[in-house]
Amino acid sequence: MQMTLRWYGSKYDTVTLKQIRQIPGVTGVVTTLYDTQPGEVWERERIRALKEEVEAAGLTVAGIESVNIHDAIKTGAAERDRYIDAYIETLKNLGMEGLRLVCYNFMPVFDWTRTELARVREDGSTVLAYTQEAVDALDPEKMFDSIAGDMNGTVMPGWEPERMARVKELFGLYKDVDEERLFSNLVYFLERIMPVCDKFGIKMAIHPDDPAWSVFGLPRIINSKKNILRLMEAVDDPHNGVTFCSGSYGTDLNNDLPDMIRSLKGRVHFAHVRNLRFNTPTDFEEAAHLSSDGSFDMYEIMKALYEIGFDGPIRPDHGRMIWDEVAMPGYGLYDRALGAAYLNGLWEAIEKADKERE
Ligand code: DNO
Repeated sequence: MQMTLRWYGSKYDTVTLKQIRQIPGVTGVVTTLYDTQPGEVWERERIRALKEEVEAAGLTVAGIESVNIHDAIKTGAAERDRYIDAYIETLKNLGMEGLRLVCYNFMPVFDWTRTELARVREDGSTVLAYTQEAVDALDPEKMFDSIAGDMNGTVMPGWEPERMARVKELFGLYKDVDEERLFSNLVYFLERIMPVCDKFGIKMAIHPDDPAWSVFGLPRIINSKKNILRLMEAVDDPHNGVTFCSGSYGTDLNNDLPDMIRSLKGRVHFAHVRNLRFNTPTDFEEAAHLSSDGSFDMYEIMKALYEIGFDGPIRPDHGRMIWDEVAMPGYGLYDRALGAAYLNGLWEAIEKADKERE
């Protein structure tokens, strides 16, 4: 595996490439052209410039998170083919620049959903948190306003103000899209892009729905072992793979994370590893990465990744806000650096124990 950090680009991130380079064991970033819109073709020159900037700092671009999918593709609108053609052009340009991992999601309207961006914990750190009660009491159109004040002046992925201004219209677009329809639109999209992925060796890595259940009545399809395996079988090509995100699948306590990882052998192209602490099954907060701070056994998660021969990029996921850092919620430097060091430590121990056994 390759330990990486997510980086939003020098224009948008409070964390610099130089800082990332100094985290022991982190050799790459996963990044994106943050100012592009879904449906836009990414120009080769811009992709190359991004790569050169990262490489000049002594790191590699281990993958793209994300190339976002236009709503016309998700809803199966008449113009979807035009947007899929544009997506294919972007994939070709990425492939020609040697970039071979693309993370994306197929969530309607909202990307990940949290009800608090700065819940204060007993040690004074702040974390992202979710309570179903708060969602149930909220008008989806007010969702953005309710958390906008806690974004620390950053633009959070999936929560761009222009997109949130259109929430009502977006809900309208998904009015007739149920889970089956969303699933078949996803299969249609993947079948169309697989030839270009096969040609350039591009691994598509779908990010799970977060949380792993329906919010505001919107359909959810990438949320359980059964559903993700259904997708792997429906488009049975090794380039159709997953981003295994422990913090997203893990929102549903029925999901056995190590078992899911094992069942996805050969199809886990990218891993997001973080811990959650549950107060009730529908009230959770994002803990520090350590097993002891949350509800997951991080050792077992890393061991399952090791056992399936996972060799893709991995990243610590959302971190707590600590040491008075002011950054995009979940994406500060300090706690993610601690997370990377911890995950690297687990991996080293698992690897050495395995070698000793041989
Ligand atoms: C949240 C992230 C997601 C993820 C997208 C992938 O912090 O994990 O925004 O990047 O869902 O497309």
